[in-house]
Amino acid sequence: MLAGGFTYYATKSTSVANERKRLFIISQKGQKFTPNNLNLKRGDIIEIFNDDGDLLHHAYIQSKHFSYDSGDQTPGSRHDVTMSEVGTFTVLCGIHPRMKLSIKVEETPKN
Ligand SMILES: [Cu+2]
Repeated sequence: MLAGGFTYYATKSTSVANERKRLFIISQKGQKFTPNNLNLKRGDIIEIFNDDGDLLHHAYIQSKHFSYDSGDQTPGSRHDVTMSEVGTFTVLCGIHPRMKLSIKVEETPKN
């Protein structure tokens, strides 16, 4: 659980051997994404958490190769997005045009 703030990321074990997916929790408190800038590896998951009191949010990504739409995000809700494509993406909020989160996704190095 989050304690009054945000966590940059927490690792989450999966059932797949030798594969660890990283989970990055994004706060929406104060009508802003925190953090507002992320460098990720392909396959990382962002969890967009509406911890902004009783406000509704609506996160989305629109790009040529990757799109996402959370729908209406009710207070307290969490929406996970697997960043499966390499590139630079902007997460916006359909309700609050000033909310912006920049994400750069790089290829996962092969071991
Ligand atoms: Cu919003």
